[in-house]
Amino acid sequence: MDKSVFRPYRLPSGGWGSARSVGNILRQEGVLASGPIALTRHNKVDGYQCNSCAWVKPANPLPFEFCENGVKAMAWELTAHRCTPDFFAKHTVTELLDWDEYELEQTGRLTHPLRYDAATDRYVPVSWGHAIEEIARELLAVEDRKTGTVFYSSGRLSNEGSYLYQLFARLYGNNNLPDSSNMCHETTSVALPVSIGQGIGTVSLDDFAKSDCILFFGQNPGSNSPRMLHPLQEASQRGVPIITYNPLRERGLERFLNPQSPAEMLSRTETRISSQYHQVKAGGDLAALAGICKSVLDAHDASLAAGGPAILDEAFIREHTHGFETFADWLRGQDWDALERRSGLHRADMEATAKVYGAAKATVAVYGMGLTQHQAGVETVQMLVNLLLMRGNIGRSGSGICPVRGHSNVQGQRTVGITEKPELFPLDRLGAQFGFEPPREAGYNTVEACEAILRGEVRAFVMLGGNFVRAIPDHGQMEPAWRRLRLTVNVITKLNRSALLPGAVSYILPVIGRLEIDETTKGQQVLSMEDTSACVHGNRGLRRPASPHLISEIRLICELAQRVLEPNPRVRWEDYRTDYAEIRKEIGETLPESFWDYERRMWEPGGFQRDLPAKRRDWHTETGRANFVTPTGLDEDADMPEVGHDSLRLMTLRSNDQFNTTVYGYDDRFRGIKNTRKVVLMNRSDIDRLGLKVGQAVTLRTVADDGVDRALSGLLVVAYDIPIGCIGGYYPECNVLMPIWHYAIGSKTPAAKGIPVTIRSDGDRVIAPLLEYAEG
Ligand SMILES: Nc1nc2c(c(=O)[nH]1)N[C@H]1C(S)=C(S)[C@@H](COP(=O)(O)OP(=O)(O)OC[C@H]3O[C@@H](n4cnc5c(=O)[nH]c(N)nc54)[C@H](O)[C@@H]3O)O[C@H]1N2
Ligand SMILES: Nc1nc2c(c(=O)[nH]1)N[C@H]1C(S)=C(S)[C@@H](COP(=O)(O)OP(=O)(O)OC[C@H]3O[C@@H](n4cnc5c(=O)[nH]c(N)nc54)[C@H](O)[C@@H]3O)O[C@H]1N2
Ligand SMILES: [Mo]
Repeated sequence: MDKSVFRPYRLPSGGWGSARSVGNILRQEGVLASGPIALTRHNKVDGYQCNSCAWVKPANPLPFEFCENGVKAMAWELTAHRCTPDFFAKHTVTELLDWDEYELEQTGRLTHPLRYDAATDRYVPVSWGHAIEEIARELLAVEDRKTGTVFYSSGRLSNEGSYLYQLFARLYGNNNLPDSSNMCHETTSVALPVSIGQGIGTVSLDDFAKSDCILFFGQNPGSNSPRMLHPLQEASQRGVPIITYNPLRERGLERFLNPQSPAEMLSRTETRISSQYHQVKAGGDLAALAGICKSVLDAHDASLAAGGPAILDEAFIREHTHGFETFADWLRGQDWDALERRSGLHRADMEATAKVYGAAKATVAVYGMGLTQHQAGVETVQMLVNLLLMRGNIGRSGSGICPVRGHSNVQGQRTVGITEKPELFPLDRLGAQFGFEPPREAGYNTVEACEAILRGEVRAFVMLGGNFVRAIPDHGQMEPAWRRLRLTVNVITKLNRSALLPGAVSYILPVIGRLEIDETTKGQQVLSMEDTSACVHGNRGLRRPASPHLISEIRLICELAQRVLEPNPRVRWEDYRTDYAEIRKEIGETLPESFWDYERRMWEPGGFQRDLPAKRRDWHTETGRANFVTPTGLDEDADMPEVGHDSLRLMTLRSNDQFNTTVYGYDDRFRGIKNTRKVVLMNRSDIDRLGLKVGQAVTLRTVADDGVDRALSGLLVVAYDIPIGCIGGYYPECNVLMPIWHYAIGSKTPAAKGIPVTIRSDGDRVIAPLLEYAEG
């Protein structure tokens, strides 16, 4: 009998549900005794930096500076489970292709380097020497290094590892350095430089403490950055309005009970988070933001006409910005009917937000994937900045723009050179430092790497962390193309599906995690990472590695580079391999503005903050000012058909029990879903209108006219509080429905939150009766 259950969650985020979930994961991973000891060093000076999200690590941490999902990530790495050569002797790769992400990663930490043996369809153990030798040979055999080899990385990799990896790729001869951030905040990296002259946010924790209005667009802190609920709770208790735009009523944005406060836990006193909650349609934010901006402008005009005060910050606009008049004309030309239709909201909703915003002295605007993962994502982010600029909310204490970065070091990676865009890194300096001519042609980002793989041009793919093949769109096209690669190198810690699609020569190379002790001939080595507020922190591992056969990511890069590259006395791989301070010295030489005195400052409480020019109103843009960017339209996904009578717009979502493609369990507690991820969240009236039943299995099919059939069957219908015409399903299961060409203009971030699909029943039978609304 199907055990899938849906029961609306009545409790706050955090609270006893969170405490129970922490206990469960420690038990599941077999670290009930050791886990809690490790947690005392979590996000602490001289401890390790959480390997879950990139949320700010404060200078005055709580005694336990962790959250439910941080504990899951910690337990996942320190787990007692092991995936050994014995396991691979028992299972063929073809057999393992039927396992889902949860089952694969539950096998535990990988213990030995492995090579794929096509004759037996199994991975078999090999020595590190042999592995590195053969991979080097393959990389040297690639004829066209510019098109033939890709160096992917996932945003967990340390600054030290990332710097060496980009150096290796550039010495090898290309800028093919796609990374996971291409799939999330690349949109930010493209939008913000035009608007404010820097590719990252301007907000630090101090701004949250001083802000008197917080706007939230398309980011889900309850699951994806739970420690952020502490400053939000604090703000709410100060009476700060928190205004949310999100199609779903996410629990973390509604109510919070601090699981680390015994008083709150015992008395069950929860805090209201959002003061206004607007269930905008997926892809409706551009219109909603236009409506809010238009209301602010109208209120300003009306106030001046009545002899009242200005609502716009006129002095700021005059002295610091460019393009306001064009933008204001565009706003005046917008028609409320169209804004309401596109956003799915009422004019009164947008006016209510404008009213609060117009009265606040300092506003912080937070956003996430709900904005960045649409075709017009870049313009949508810029629109949010426009709103802030109208009242001078950049570069004033308590205000600013706050993109919530994903992976724990995704921002640091980009800082130290993991980028396919040569203009984002000081290549002249790098060339002078190491005595070589770095390649100047743009490399592949994630989508371009996929396109090149589909064209059959890529020969070798090195994956330094992550689960590329699952994270990308269009599994139906990509998986077969992936298997035609000559070389695939999976540098990972747990088994995932990318490794189960071997090319002709394929390796699994398991490495030491950042919670583990990295010992070289020079003693224990430390690493560093940058959080979402641009603060850089030191990281010291504390546990013995999961297996004596693991090596560090740094050692692997150094040994591979030494085999592949011509000797160059300026590049001291041998020193970097054993003494990571030598790598930090090189980083300091390439990026002296940010990384002076690196070795000492990374251990300061709260880390050290990199220079953020926009924070002091120094605008590194082409106009020398902050720019109002007028959007070209209101449709956020104009490259795909509009949803019609029989189609719906799909958003792909993360559950509370996953970290990207790592699935910790089948529950999504805050959304009330238990024992399954094969669901589609739908509005009751869409279910009725389309003649479907709750608990019935359905097939989703993408509406696109490129001749490719993209379908996913067996999803169970759940009646959910979601706008009419929008549906939700889980990532990565639903990625098969995403066309690779559906991405944000300018950033090529896959548009994972706006996919038109049709829905058809798989048969009349109700499979999971308990998915019926069970009130109470
Ligand atoms: N526990 C946990 N933590 C994580 C991750 C994880 O998987 N698990 N992933 C990490 C990574 S790499 C990243 S990038 C971040 C991602 O963190 P988030 O940016 O929070 O990403 P999502 O959960 O994909 O989506 C965020 C929200 O967008 C809403 N949304 C969807 N479409 C729209 C829309 O059109 N408009 C608006 N306004 N909202 C919309 C969804 O309802 C959801 O609440 O989290 C990081 N932290
Ligand atoms: N439909 C849809 N697709 C999406 C998204 C979405 O919202 N919707 N989100 C996108 C986003 S924001 C992102 S960031 C990408 C994520 O893309 P990736 O970063 O590529 O994927 P992850 O799932 O984070 O990678 C998990 C794997 O990393 C390996 N790993 C974990 N820790 C370590 C370590 O310390 N070292 C090494 N070497 N390996 C390690 C493990 O083996 C694990 O299997 O997915 C994107 N895809
Ligand atoms: Mo991400």
